[in-house]
This record gives sequence, structure tokens and C-alpha cells, in this order.
Amino acid sequence: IMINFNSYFLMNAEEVIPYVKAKTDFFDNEASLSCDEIGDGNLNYVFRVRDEQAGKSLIVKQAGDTARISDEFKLSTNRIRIESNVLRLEGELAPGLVPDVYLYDDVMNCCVMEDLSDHTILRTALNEGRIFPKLADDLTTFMVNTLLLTSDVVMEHKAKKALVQDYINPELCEISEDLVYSEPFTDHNSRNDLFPSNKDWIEENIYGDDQLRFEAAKLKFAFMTNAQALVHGDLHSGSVFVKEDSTKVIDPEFAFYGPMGYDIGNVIANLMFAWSRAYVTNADEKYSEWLEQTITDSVDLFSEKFLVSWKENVTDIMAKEQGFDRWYLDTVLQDTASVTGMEMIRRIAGLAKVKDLTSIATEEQRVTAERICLTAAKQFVLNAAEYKTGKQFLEVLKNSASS
Ligand code: SR1
Ligand code: MG
Repeated sequence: IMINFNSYFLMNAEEVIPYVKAKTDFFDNEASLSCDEIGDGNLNYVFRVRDEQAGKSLIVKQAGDTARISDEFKLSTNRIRIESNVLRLEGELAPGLVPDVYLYDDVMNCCVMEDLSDHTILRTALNEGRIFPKLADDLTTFMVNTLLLTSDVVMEHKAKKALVQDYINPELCEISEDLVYSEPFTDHNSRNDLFPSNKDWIEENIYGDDQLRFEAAKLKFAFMTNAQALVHGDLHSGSVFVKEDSTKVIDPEFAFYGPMGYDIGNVIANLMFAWSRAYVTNADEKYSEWLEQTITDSVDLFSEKFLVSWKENVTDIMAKEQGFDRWYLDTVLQDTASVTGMEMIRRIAGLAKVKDLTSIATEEQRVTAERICLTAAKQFVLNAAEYKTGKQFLEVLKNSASS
């Protein structure tokens, strides 16, 4: 087929094959290719193109000007530029922990990248009770490297400000400002679609808690104004691919300069959803123990590696003041606790839910799992400054389960 790829249109699977042939030299010219749309994400279209005979494949991700799930979200296609460039930068800062990018096409708004089909999406794997021994180690390396090394304490300040400018991401930030930091705290046009058996509880304990809503308001404006580091911006367990000995972080289209704790809190909250599911469904003990260790390690390894990397990489003269490293880390851990709580609230009381909870089979178990998460979440938001170690984070969750 002769197709003009010099002006933008949304492709179907059939059109992606000549696209890949025209734009890359990844496959042999004569190769017989197949293509399927495999995406189930909220925003974009994702295709896998294969040459079965040669055993080669790649991914084409294309952005439309509205979200894949709903025309209600009008979004600039600039997000695919952000995703492509951030993946490349993260690949330099955290080698081996993101997919390779083969091409960014600013006309067709596509990113062509490494196929990770030998990996599984972490959320799916967690819901199957699978164990990944390297997960906390890999994710904490990813976060320390991508966060600390893009911050003002390490980067030359004008170069850092140029990155802030490059990664201004107003529409995707607005999604988080609405879905994470606003809508879960009120009955927002019924868009929150609460699990009916928890509706009264949420009305009383979330909408009805003035102190919680006040803290959420403070956190919203911190999210909008604290240009601390180039955050991934959506580091939940649907944004991580895993296999036994490999971890790959994908989908940084929500990236922008924001608080470091936004990424760490997302990781911890999503591990906590998996733990709550395991708890109410009486999952295998070994799996729950590994999850608990992964939650504590995610906090503690982050802190350890952060302080080591600080010593090696910090350049700002005042950041070298005695004790400033620990003080700075403490503020990041406080933000982490707050975001852990905010992410747990928004995935239950907001629009974008998580399968860990929605796919729990019985009503009673789902009610319990949601309340464990919401009870812990409130502690994290209301008392964020109290939690500095992995053990303390885990205790909040386990205490909420036994209360
Ligand atoms: C309209 S987008 C809904 C959610 O999906 C993304 O992955 C983000 O988490 C966003 O909040
Ligand atoms: Mg995503």
C-alpha cells in the first residue's frame, strides 16, 4: 500500500506495517510482517509489529489528540515527544531499566521502541501472586538515578531550568491535578463511580474529613509548584514491565518537573494495593512476605542509595552543608508518604481505578481491601512527616488491616 506518512493521521494495524517499513530499517525489506493493536492503556494506541520468521518485533505507540478511553480528555500530542525524550534520558541515567527508543516521529506522533513481550506488566503479575526478587532494587536504582540526577542539587542550574522548560506538560499534569488532587475529595459529577458498598464510608471519612481535605489542598499546590526533579509522573504498577531477572519502566508521558516523592509514593501505594488484595484473598504466605519486604525495601533502599549518590554527585555548594543531605531526604520521604496516601485514595475514590481491587471476587473482600487502603491512606496524608523507614510505612498498612 502507498500511504503518505508526511501528514498526521491515526493509523490502524494494517497501516502500521508500511509505516514501520518506510520509517525504520529494523526489519528486512522483504520481511513478511504482522501487526496487532495490543494497547489497553487509557491514552494512546499501541501496536506490536512482528517478523515471525526472523523472530524480531518492535512496538509503535501513537498519540491521538484525545485520550483513547474518552474524548472528554483533549490532549496535546506533545506527550509522545515527552515520552520518547524522557525514555532516552532515563536510559542514560538508569541504563537497562527502560526500553530502547528506535525512533521518535514528530509528524505522525509516534514512538517506535523495543518490544518487551517477554516481560509481563507488573500489576498483572502481582495479581497472579508472582515474585520478582530484584524489583525493589531495580525500582530504587531507577528512582534515585532519574530523580536526584535531574535535580538542582546535582545539575548546573541553567541546564536544569532548560529541562524544566522542555518538559512543561500542562495537559497531563492537569489530569493528575484533577484525578489525584481534586475529584476524590468531593462527589465530582458522579465521575468517581464509587464501589456502592463503600459509598457511605467514603462520604463520611473522605468528603467529610475537613483536615484531610485541607492537607490534600496543600499537596495539590506542592505538586503544581515544586519543580524538584524530572519525575516519571505515573509510576504505578501498570507502568512497569517485569520478568524474573529484569525490570523495565515504561510510559513516562506524564513526566514533568515535580516533587520526587510523587514517583516513590506511586510505587509504594501500588505495592500496597497488591498487599491488600493478597490479605483479603488469603494469598500464599511467601508471596505476602515478599511483598512486605518489597514495600520496606522500596523506602529503605531508596534512602540508602540516595545518600550514597548524593555524596558522589551533588555539585551545588550550599547543598554540601553538613546535614543538608539528610534534611533534604526527609522532605522527600514526607512527600512520599503524602503521595502514597493520595494515590491510594484516588484509585478507590476517583475515576481511574486499579484491577488489584476492582477484580476482587467477593463484595465483602473488596470492601475490606478498599477500607484497609483508605484507612492507611488517611494516616499517610494526615501524618506524613512521621514516616521515615520502610518498617514504619508497612506498619501503617498492617495496622489498618487489623483495626
Ligand atoms: C485519563 S487518564 C487516567 C489515568 O491513567 C493514567 O495512567 C494516569 O494514572 C491517569 O491518572
Ligand atoms: Mg500510562
